[in-house]
Amino acid sequence: MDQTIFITGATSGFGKACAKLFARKGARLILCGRRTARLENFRDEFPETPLHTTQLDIRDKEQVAAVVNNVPPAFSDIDILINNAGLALGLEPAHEADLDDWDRMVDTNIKGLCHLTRAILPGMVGRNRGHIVNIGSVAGTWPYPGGNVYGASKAFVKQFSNNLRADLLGTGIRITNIEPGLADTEFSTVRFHGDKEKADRVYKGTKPLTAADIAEIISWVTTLPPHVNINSLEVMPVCQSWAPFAIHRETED
Ligand code: NDP
Ligand code: 8X3
Repeated sequence: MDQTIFITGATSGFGKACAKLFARKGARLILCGRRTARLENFRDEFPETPLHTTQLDIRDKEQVAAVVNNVPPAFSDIDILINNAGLALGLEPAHEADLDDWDRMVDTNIKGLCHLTRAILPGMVGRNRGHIVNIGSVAGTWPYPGGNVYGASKAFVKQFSNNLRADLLGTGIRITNIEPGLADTEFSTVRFHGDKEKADRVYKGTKPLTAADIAEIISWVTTLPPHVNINSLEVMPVCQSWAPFAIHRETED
C-alpha cells in the first residue's frame, strides 16, 4: 500500500490496531500519542515499516502545528488522517460532573481534532486527494445517562464531519465518521480514572467489539474506490442494542 497514514492516539486501542493493520499492508506511518515508549515499542515490532513517531498532546495547538510542519519530507504527503485520539471522563450526571473532566473532553475530542484537521487539510486540498477518518461514537447520536459532554463532543465530530464534506465538495477528499459502540480498549479504564476493576465490569458477560474490528472497518472504508465516500458508519457488537424511552412515573399504579 503506497500511502502515508497519520494516526493520532496510536499508543492504545483503535489507533494502535490501525497502526498494526496498516503496517502489515505496507503503509508509511506517522504515529502520535503522549506515551512515546509505546510508540518506540511499535518500531521494534515492525522494523520494516517506514515510520515517523512523535510525541503529541493534541490539546496543545502550537504542538499540533509544529508536529505537522516538521513531518520529514518522505512522510509529508499525508494520504489518510485517522483522527482517533479521544476520551471519555466520568459517568456522573451533569449536575455532579467534574468541570475539569468536561474541559479535557472538549479540549481533546473537539478542539484537538479540529486543530489536527485544520493543519493537515491544506496539503490534502493542494494534492486534491486524501481521506480523513474521524472516530465518533454511538454516543454522538444516542443519549445515555452520564454521557453528557462526552456524547455532545461526539455529536460535534459527527456534524463537523458532515460539514467538512460540504466544504470539500469539488475536491477528491473523502471524509468518514466511524461511530462505534461498546468496544474493549483502555477507554473505560480512562473513563473511570484508572479504576480497572470498574472498567472490567463494563464488559463483563459481553462480547464487545475489539480494536481489531474497528481497524478492519477503517481499512475497508479507506480502500474503497476513490469515488466512494462512506459518510458515516455506526457499528455495535451484536450483544448491544438501544434502550426503550425512559419514562419517570410518580407512582407504580
Ligand atoms: P484508548 O484509551 O485505548 O485509546 C485512546 C488513545 O487516545 C490513546 O492512544 C491515547 O494516547 C490517545 N489520547 C488521549 N488523549 C490524548 C491527547 N490529549 N493527546 C494525544 N493523544 C491522546 O481508547 P479507544 O481506542 O477506545 O479510543 C479511541 C477513540 O475511539 C476515542 O476517540 C474514543 O472516544 C472513541 N470510541 C471508543 C469506543 C470504545 O468503546 N472503546 C467506542 C466509540 C468511540 P496517549 O494516552 O498515549 O496520549
Ligand atoms: C464509546 C461508547 O457507549 O461508552 O464512545 O459512549 S459509549
